[in-house]
Amino acid sequence: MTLDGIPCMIMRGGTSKGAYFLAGDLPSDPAQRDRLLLRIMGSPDPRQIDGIGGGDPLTSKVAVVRASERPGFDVDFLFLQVFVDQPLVSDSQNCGNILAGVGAFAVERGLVQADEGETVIRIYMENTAQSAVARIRTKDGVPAYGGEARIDGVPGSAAPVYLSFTDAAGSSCGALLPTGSAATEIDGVTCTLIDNGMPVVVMRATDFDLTGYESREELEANEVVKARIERIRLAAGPLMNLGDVKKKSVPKMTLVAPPIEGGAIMTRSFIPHRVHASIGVFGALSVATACMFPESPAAALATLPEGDTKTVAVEHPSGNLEILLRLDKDAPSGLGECSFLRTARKLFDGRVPVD
Ligand code: NQM
Repeated sequence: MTLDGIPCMIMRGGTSKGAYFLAGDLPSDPAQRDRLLLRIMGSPDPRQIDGIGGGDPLTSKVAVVRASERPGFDVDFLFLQVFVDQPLVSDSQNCGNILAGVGAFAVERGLVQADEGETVIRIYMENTAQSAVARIRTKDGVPAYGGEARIDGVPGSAAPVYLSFTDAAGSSCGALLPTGSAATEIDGVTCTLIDNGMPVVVMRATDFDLTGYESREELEANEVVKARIERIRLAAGPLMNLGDVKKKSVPKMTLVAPPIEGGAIMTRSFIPHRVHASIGVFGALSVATACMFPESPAAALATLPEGDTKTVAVEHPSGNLEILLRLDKDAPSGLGECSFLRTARKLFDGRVPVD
């Protein structure tokens, strides 16, 4: 029997699911690679019925991983968003959820030797030229997926994956606040244009005659609000140094409201056209950071803990996501290390046809 297709591992990373590949198993030419990934995921098609994508941006994601040749790093990780209903593959954003599976994948594929108990993986994130440190649980040379850590948006519990960052500010926009201010007026709405790991436009839900507590389905059905948010997004793109964002999955558009579950701030995120079932991890980090700026529309609505090390619970449609933010007066962005907890699980390992 001959084996056809290419090696592919499907993993849940945080609240997303994606296909993980070794870079050497994919074509090196990006155009050829992207054509192949569209075919593999089944795009463009709202149901992705002829591919392995799940018909939702949160399950139409790809990780490309290789051993790193950069000093101080174990692996390089490129995130690709495969659009569901358009023939587009975008490397314009990072993804903290898919990042959560990269450490385990690197160990599974022998790129990193596991230590007994815990393994630390230093990851270079190619999309934003920044670094992440992942701490995963390992036993007998392989990742241990079972455990007691729980994250909202995923049933049950799993082994914890700790992710930390020291250089997330300005990941794609070149500055934490690319307009130089935390309050920029677009289309009559006061917005915070911010990038602490993910370019996000933060706006008050009430400026759209919404409460900010609507369901994902209600918001996705609201064509008037979606059209206005897209107008603001297209205007925000160039202001955020992202250029024309018509065919890009950034910036994300987040509506904020006062917290109602004991957290710091409530959110509803357009990523950018569908509404997130929870919130992206770097997206949450950017929103949490916006809350620190008094001029931001988020600040007046937020309830923040005191002190220079803050646990900020960002509420979303399926619970909350806790971000640990350390303020550092000496850093140019005013921020020190940021970290969060995720979990990940191997769901399938095999070969995917490439006809
Ligand atoms: O912001 C969805 C997700 C994401 C991205 C999106 C993410 C992040 O939940 O770091 O994780 O915003 O497109 O996977």
